[in-house]
Amino acid sequence: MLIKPSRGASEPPASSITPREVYEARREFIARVAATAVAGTSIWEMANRQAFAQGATARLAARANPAFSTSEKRTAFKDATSYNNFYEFGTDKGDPAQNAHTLRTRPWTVAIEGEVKKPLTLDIDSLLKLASLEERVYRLRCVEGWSMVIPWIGYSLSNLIRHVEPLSSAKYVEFISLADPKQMPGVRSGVLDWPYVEGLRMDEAMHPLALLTLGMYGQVLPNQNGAPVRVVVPWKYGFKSAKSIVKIRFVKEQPRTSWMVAGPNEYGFYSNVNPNVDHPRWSQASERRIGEDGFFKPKRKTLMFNGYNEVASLYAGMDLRKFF
Ligand SMILES: Nc1nc2c(c(=O)[nH]1)N[C@H]1C(S)=C(S)[C@@H](COP(=O)(O)O)O[C@H]1N2
Ligand SMILES: [Mo]
Repeated sequence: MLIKPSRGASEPPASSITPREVYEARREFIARVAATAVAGTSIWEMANRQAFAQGATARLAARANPAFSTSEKRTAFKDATSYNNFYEFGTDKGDPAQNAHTLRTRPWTVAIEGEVKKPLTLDIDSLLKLASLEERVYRLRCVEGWSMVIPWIGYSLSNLIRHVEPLSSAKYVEFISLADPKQMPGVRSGVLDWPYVEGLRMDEAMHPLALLTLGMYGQVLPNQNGAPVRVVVPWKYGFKSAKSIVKIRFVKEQPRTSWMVAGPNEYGFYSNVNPNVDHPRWSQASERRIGEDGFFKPKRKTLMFNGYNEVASLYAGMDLRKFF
């Protein structure tokens, strides 16, 4: 089913912003490989790529929110930034770290439109100032059967939603990711219907756990993790957490999400983590924690709502086998 995207020979230059970490990683890299002649690629270019691939970005301060955090062992930064799903940059887990250095994350705006009293377009600096930044350590469970524990930085999406004053006709929120084939080599492939679209029911989006995310591990989001802004919805399979968002639309009807279009029998709109509802091609009863559980270690049991039982009331009376 997966088609390998073709990689473009020419790539736009990396962002003109050079955070200290990138500069240092680049200098260190140059020192290490200066003696090696690499045909076709300048050492400068390679050093930049290396720094970005390692996830080097600027620092971002946030206040820890223990009430919204798991105390489970955090996934290593290296794993969280080198094992990714971000199909706009390729379908292999290592592709986003290798390819996402071409994403230009500034300037960047998010258009907020649809059934709201105050439609508006916000840039990243405005988003960073809209509410106070919190660090929340969330579990993230991918539909593929693995999970991570990541210290995200952001604030409840409800802050942004209240800011634009949704009308009573707004029943769902749609998140639309950037789809620029010049910056995103995977968008040239037909692996998904671009742009990547995800969505939540209004009450789900208003739940305090739903996080508008601008950073992780004390720094600005690395490109491969969805810079400069994404959502993280910890009680749902990872694909509900759209990356590199450029548009948020408030709509009357349930959005047609990219994964529902790709496989309506496999990926439902709700996609709550549910060990009792198997994916048609594999079980969802257990998961492998990235970086921790070796080949011979038993897998962890997957928990209903990924362990976030406080969201259960959102689905009271709903048949979660039908609304998967
Ligand atoms: N735009 C976009 N968002 C996306 C994806 C994607 O391919 N494109 N992959 C999703 C999937 S399947 C997962 S598991 C998470 C992974 O987030 P992470 O790489 O930061 O761990 O991002 C989600 N958001
Ligand atoms: Mo995923």
